[in-house]
Amino acid sequence: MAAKKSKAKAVTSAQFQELIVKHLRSTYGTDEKKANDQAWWKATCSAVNEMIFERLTETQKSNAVNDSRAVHYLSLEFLMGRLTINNLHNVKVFDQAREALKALGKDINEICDEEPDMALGNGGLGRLAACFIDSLATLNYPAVGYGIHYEHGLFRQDIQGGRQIERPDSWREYGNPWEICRPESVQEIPLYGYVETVFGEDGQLRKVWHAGRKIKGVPWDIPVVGYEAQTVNVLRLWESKAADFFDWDVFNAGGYIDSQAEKSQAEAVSKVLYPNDETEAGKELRLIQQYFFCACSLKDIIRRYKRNHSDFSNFSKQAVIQLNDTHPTVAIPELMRILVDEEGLNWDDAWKVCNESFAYTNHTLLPEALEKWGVHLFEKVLPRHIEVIYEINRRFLEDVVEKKWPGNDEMKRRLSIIEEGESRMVRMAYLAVVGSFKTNGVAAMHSELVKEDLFPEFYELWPERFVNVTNGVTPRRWLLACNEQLAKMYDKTVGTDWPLHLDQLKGAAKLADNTKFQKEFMAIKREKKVELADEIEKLCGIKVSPDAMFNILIKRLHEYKRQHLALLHILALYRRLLENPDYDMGPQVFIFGSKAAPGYKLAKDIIYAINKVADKVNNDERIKGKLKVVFMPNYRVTLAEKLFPAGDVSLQISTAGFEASGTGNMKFALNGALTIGTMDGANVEIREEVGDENIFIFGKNCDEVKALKAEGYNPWDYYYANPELKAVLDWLDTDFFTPGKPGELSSIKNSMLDGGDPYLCLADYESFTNQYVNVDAAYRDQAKWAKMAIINSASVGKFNSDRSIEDYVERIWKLEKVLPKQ
Ligand code: AZC
Repeated sequence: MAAKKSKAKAVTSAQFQELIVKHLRSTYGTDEKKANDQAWWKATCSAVNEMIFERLTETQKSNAVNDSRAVHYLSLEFLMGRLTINNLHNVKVFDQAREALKALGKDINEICDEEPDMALGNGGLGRLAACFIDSLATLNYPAVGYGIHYEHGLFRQDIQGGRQIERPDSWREYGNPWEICRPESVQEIPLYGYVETVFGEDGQLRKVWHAGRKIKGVPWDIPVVGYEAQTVNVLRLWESKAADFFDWDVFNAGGYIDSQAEKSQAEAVSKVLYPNDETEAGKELRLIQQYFFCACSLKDIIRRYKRNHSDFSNFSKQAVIQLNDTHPTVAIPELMRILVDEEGLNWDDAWKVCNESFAYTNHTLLPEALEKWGVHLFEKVLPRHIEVIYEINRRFLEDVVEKKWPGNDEMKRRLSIIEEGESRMVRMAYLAVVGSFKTNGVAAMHSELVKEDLFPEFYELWPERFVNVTNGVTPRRWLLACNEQLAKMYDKTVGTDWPLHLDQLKGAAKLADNTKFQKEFMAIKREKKVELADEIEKLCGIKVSPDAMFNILIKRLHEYKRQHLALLHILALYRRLLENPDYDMGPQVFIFGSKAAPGYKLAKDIIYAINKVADKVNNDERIKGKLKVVFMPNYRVTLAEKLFPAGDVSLQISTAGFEASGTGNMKFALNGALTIGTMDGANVEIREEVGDENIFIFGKNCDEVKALKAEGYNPWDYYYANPELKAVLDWLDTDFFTPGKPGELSSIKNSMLDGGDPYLCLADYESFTNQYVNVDAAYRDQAKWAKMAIINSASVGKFNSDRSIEDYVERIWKLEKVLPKQ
């Protein structure tokens, strides 16, 4: 069915005003006089929820009636950020809400500032999941997002004395108006225990898992509102609870503490998000988290399927289950266990169902991110699943590997799902590939590397299973909602359909040479820079000029993302200015935002170094304000919404071959920033779209990186060959930036010299710093810059997450749109 525009009745601002007042009074027990901003915010949410819930019910009805095939997006992370402004836009009542609040004496932005970020994710992977569910709803595809209802999302970052301090995040401390608890769909999940082999009634041997413990999964639904769409899907997040809230026997016997211990152990499962980004968290609790949400979600999917089906022959026609990275891979043996042990299917039939239902997205090539779980841990926590995994592996090695490479034991050892060694491990990525009908990478270049470097033998076995789906971002949040001025300008220039058809921005590229258009475009950029400058002053006490070039590097802190390469460049600029106060450069501000995993020492040292360098540079009158450095604390979606529109230069400087895609690169380009970046991830495709002359590429490409490593990379060669590079590295050993405490920044230098510089900062340094001279020159020609910026913004329609979703639908999911009744 083709999607048509929503014909939902338009609400006037007067009606919206009435709704807000009604909810203030009848939902929140206050009134216009007494209400604080929290109450105003919640009443605004409840007002729009009236429209949202109606559509939610209609969507669910249509999906049930049509028995539609649906995608189930299993992800340990959904980095949603705030929902209010987005939801108001998507229901198309933003202007009415703003008017209504204004008439009630309230400013919509201040009211919406009350909303805590829903930070149930670390970085790119979690934010991608959030963009995808937005697009799925917008495109009217039946879809459910499944994840964990963490009590604490990603930690809040304070900066004290330049160092990162982690504080707990409590996003729902005072209640959250978006979520709906669904007690009717609670699930019970077994853990631990042992497996018994019994004779079934049919005389066949059967396996029975006697759980040692059970925990309860309580579903919370967050409505996911499609833009201008009738569809409202749900994000279903599972909260863990003790199966029996209270053990009365233990309690009555005087063991109150024990019964409380059981309760708190069960609740621990959904207590916190692991703050690791791209590193494996080898913890029992983490495996339980993974199993808990997969098991709850599968029960939910099967329960829904069974409403209309009496056997499993149509399961994979009705349900596709997307594994967002390896984190939910345990869903594969779990479905096998359910089908074989509980539903009585034979292994081959069950395997067919599994294999036709699962698909897997890989987000990284970093070896330390590829999950492996100890066999011992599995034996303890999921004793039946390890048996299932052994059987999957045995059949895979005997039926598939042996057939392709007869008698080749080395190949069997290499491809085995079980890694042999001192401690035996389950390779979750292999299990995911073997158990799925498709495996995809997240950008063209990355998908090639997935085939060539990560899973070459699997690619040889099943070339048809490997596909690419380049990432995208939702233009509703990353342009419409966060950059109202530019959005309005595009409305005027190309019409108002661009949030659904981002390619239409291309129409504005024709005006890239038009002086009036350029001026208007740059005036908007300046306005966003003024807003950011105010925020910087408020948060960091640093004054920056909106006329300076804003260079922004925002993403998780990781050596491969090379924030420390940017730091070397900043040090070089500072040094040039000190040596020659007339050094020819335009005023520049470097802005960082980044969280480091709490246990990642070097990443935290880099944050400290940036702050220490900032202290010195920002207060050095000799350089006359030509250079400023800012580290913005607590980078998160809400801060990102202020940063992307204000960037002139987007730093995307990972070592080629390491950043799977990147999505910040897309958000910057869309908002008219120019990229300085390596030939890595989606930068490669951005270059194709905007043209080589509108992007600043530097550094070694992926093949050159590999070649250099193969021939034996020696960072000392680069250190000695470039006096400026040597000088800035040596600077880090002195106490210039940390008075009285020499050596405080030495770990950074050491990582790039004694540590072998694994991400080739020194090898790429010269190319980077030279390319920056070109960036600076281009910026000083404002007409030229405006043209380039416009072309960037107008040319990145491809990176709309709606396009990504259509690619998934075509290449993997094969869904039909379902239009709910209006
Ligand atoms: C990230 C990749 O590093 C990034 O390049 C990509 O754009 C993003 O996924 C979305 O595909 N990976 C992660 O965030 N990985 C983890 C484990 O957090």
